[in-house]
Amino acid sequence: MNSPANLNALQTAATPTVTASTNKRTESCAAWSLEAVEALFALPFADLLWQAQQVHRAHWNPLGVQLSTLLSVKTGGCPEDCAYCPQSVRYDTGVSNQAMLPVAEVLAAAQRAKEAGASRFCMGAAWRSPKDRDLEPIAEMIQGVRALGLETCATLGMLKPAQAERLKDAGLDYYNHNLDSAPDFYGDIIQTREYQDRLDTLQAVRAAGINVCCGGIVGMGETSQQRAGLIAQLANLNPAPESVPINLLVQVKGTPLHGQDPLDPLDFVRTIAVARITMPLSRVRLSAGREDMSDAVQALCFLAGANSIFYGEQLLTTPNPEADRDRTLLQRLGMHAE
Ligand code: SAM
Ligand code: DTB
Ligand code: SF4
Repeated sequence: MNSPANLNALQTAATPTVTASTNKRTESCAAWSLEAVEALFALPFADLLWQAQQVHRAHWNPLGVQLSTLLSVKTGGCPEDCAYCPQSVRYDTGVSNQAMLPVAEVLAAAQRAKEAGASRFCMGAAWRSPKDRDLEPIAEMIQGVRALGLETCATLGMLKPAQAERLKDAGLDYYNHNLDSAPDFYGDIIQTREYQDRLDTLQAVRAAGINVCCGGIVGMGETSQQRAGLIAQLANLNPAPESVPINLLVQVKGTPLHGQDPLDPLDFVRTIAVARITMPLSRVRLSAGREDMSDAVQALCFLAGANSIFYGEQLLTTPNPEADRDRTLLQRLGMHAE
């Protein structure tokens, strides 16, 4: 068994330093090895949380939580085969297709989100990748949401470099594009696009000067090593993503992943803690899956270093906790929106 001294040596050797003002690792610094990330997952729960809290408190106000509200601006009918997704045309999930919403409707929803206390508004579309002509109304949405004083985020599928530049010109602050899983589990979940396609989109987003929001989903039947593989991939993006959404699979009837054995909630908390330790300067978002999560488990996620949530009663097509429940939870924990 590892003594505490041995663990400390392992952690010190494995912890890359990051520069103070960006997520970019210093040149001389090693990336996170898969073994080092697996070793974090293998720590006793209390030791892992203690380490995560130290990292969290060194870089962030531990009482602050960033609130992002989601809106599906184009729903369903997606040609991709992502095994978790209720919006794929391949699965009978009862989600009704909805063409792109009018800009005015999107701006009205953004205004409501702002009044409810959100600081970021994220627009999602069920596309494999947008067509150039799709980006014109999206650009209007981005300009309008920004004019309301909200940060803007979009998740529209794969982007070409020129499309990322178009979104940057429109004022997009963040682009969400998830790696979703470890590379060695990815083929079990998605066959219609490659892991490398995702990395290419992330590169286009980064090159355009847009902040990267990139995370994944756990509870899809992956092993603990594969959860470590996902986090290692995210942490080794250089720079690390500014926002890291950690989603717990929302099991939707009709999708291939419906009926999956649920993840032990403590393993979800562990994933948040390891994300916090390996990506000290990133916002780690406790993302999908909160609807069925107890307040106590959510509190553990905040202790483990989560400092962002999706806020508002709907994710894209599935429910999220009522805003009132979240406000009450934050108040009970002495935490606040930032
Ligand atoms: N179609 C675009 C794409 O896939 O890049 C953007 C929207 S897609 C719904 C955004 C992300 O939502 C996915 O990458 C996945 O991580 C997450 N997601 C979708 N369905 C989910 C589910 N049932 N549970 C948890 N996360 C889910
Ligand atoms: C992310 O990582 N999670 C959000 C957002 N980015 C776009 C989406 C969660 C979707 C959950 C299933 C649904 O509501 O359709
Ligand atoms: Fe389509 Fe995105 Fe759903 Fe995959 S996750 S099926 S790309 S909407």
